[in-house]
Amino acid sequence: MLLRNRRDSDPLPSEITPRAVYAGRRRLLGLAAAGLALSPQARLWAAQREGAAARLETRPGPHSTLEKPTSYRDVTGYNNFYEFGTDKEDPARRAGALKTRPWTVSVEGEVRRPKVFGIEELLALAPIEERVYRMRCVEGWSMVIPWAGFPLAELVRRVEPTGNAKYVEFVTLADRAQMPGLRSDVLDWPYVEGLRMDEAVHPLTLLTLGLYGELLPKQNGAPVRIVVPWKYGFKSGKSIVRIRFVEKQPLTSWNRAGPQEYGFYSNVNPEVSHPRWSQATERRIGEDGFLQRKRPTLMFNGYADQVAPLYAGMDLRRFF
Ligand SMILES: Nc1nc2c(c(=O)[nH]1)N[C@H]1C(S)=C(S)[C@@H](COP(=O)(O)O)O[C@H]1N2
Ligand SMILES: [Mo]
Repeated sequence: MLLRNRRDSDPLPSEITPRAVYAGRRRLLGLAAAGLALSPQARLWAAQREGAAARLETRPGPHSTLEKPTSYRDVTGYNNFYEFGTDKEDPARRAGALKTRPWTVSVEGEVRRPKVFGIEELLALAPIEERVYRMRCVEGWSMVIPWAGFPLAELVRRVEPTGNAKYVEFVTLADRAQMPGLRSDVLDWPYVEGLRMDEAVHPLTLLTLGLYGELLPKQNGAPVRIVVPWKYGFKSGKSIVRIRFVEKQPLTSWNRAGPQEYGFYSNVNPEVSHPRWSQATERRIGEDGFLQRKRPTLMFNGYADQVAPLYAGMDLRRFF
């Protein structure tokens, strides 16, 4: 049954929470805000409970957009995760076999307290917030996604970076046995991304464990990924196994694959075109009818108030 072609009326394999349930959950979030949030341990039990494996209790976090979230179906059915193939439907069809327990993330490099974190430790490390972020792919489409996670800064401060830590490198799992896309040489595996230290600890940068109030679906980068909403989507690496603090700017997978096309910074910028297409407008997934006008792309994806100071004085055409 897994290989049959999906008809429009069929739910995706991942579609286990109808939108109505999500709407109800949003009302529950009000209770969390009133001080009835679950303890980390209770949250962990809730997340692991048989039959409710995907549930994740969150509290409302800052910086959420009031724009309408993209449907759960599109968020979990239209994905880029090349380890599972390059078609948008491949991750939802093929990531099901990814084993996400046990899972560890090794945090290492220029830190005083390197540590291998189990996924349960990460789930209990800090209060898990819901943050509704605009996401913009370099291909020219965008979504609005209710992520669940906490600032990466929470993890960073616990490992105590040394003065030599200037950048952070993120490395994705690369397991040929589980990831059929690794047979293709479209990228050098493992998938590597990176941020400058001040970007990594910026309050918008999220260590992400869930979306739509659930643990991350596999096609979205279970069990843990990064989300950097003011950069093109490829900076938000999925299924992370290693976080390395380094002195030199990391050589990232997309920068290696196309240095003229994908720079290290990759900030969303409508004024700097990709060599093969404009970045001035975008198509919001779910709104793409015949008459739908494209939306203008916003500087830093609409997060300029928060992040523009990080790039003060930098030539953004050169550091694209
Ligand atoms: N490991 C890994 N992470 C990845 C990718 C990938 O191919 N492999 N694709 C990136 C791209 S191009 C985008 S647009 C986003 C998509 O995230 P989403 O499918 O959760 O919306 O994931 C990013 N993270
Ligand atoms: Mo992307």
